[in-house]
Amino acid sequence: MEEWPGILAVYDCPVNVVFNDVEDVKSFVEGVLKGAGLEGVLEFSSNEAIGSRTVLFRLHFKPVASAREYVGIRVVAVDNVVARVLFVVPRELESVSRALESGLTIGRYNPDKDMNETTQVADQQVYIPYPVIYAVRGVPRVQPSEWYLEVAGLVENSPILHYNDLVKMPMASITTDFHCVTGWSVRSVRLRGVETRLVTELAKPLKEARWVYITGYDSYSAIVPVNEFSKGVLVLYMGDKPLPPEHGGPVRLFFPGLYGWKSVKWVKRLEFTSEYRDGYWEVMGYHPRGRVENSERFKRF
Ligand SMILES: Nc1nc2c(c(=O)[nH]1)N[C@H]1C(S)=C(S)[C@@H](COP(=O)(O)O)O[C@H]1N2
Ligand SMILES: [Mo]
Repeated sequence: MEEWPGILAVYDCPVNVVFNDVEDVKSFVEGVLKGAGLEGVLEFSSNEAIGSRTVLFRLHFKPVASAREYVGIRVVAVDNVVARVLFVVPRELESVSRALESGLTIGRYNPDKDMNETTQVADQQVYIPYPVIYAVRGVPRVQPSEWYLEVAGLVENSPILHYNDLVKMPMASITTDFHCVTGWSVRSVRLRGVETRLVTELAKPLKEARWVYITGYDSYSAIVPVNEFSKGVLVLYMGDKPLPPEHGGPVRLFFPGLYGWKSVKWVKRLEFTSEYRDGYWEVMGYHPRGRVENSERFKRF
């Protein structure tokens, strides 16, 4: 698998600006860049409705037209108000990073604020018949005989669990709805596997462990709070069949109460940590916990 191209920094700016159309969003971002002393090529790339109230606008910025890399800009708008703007700066554009740092009001991200916030209300998901396959880093082919799970970090034990160890453990069957943060859901998906609380019991996390940073064989990653981790399942079967490779087979995680991006497919490593650290989507502004019942889609300030 190709390594994920390096990101130097992500700047997350809370704002509160009403807009009417895409052009308004573009001029707003233009203003922000100008304010930081940056001029270059700003292009609108796409927009996507997330549930019924939130729209995500994606733009690209190149300080010079010939630059290989661009700054990814995500504008999050709720009910026609721009609520936050995220700038994802690649390693090659360090100068942009310095300009943004001096030109913007940015706070250090504190996950606890988002974890204590309970006023977000659930908005609509659209039900579809079968889960959309997501594999942002491709589908790694891992045979059951090659698959193993590592446990690391703040734990008393660091077991390595092979596929053969898992199949000998007690299996649980769950039937649950699946929710993706982009707005689709699937009703009553039948899954079977080993409850993650059994892994937690084997690993015995130290009391300082607050988060579990999860990595897949494709190097995709996500983070969940320790207590949420223990409510998941290491899935080996979907319906009556072994979990297909495109859905994360031989083994994926699944957290029934959390949006799908936390359910890492082709799971390889669990790291129990005291410090919060962004995974693949969290770095782009997605929520540290992602509880569906509270619509915990994005970080806030
Ligand atoms: N390794 C890996 N796990 C992943 C993803 C991914 O791209 N790579 N996508 C996530 C997202 S956003 C969702 S909604 C679900 C989708 O699961 P599915 O592909 O089985 O439908 O997997 C999650 N786990
Ligand atoms: Mo998703």
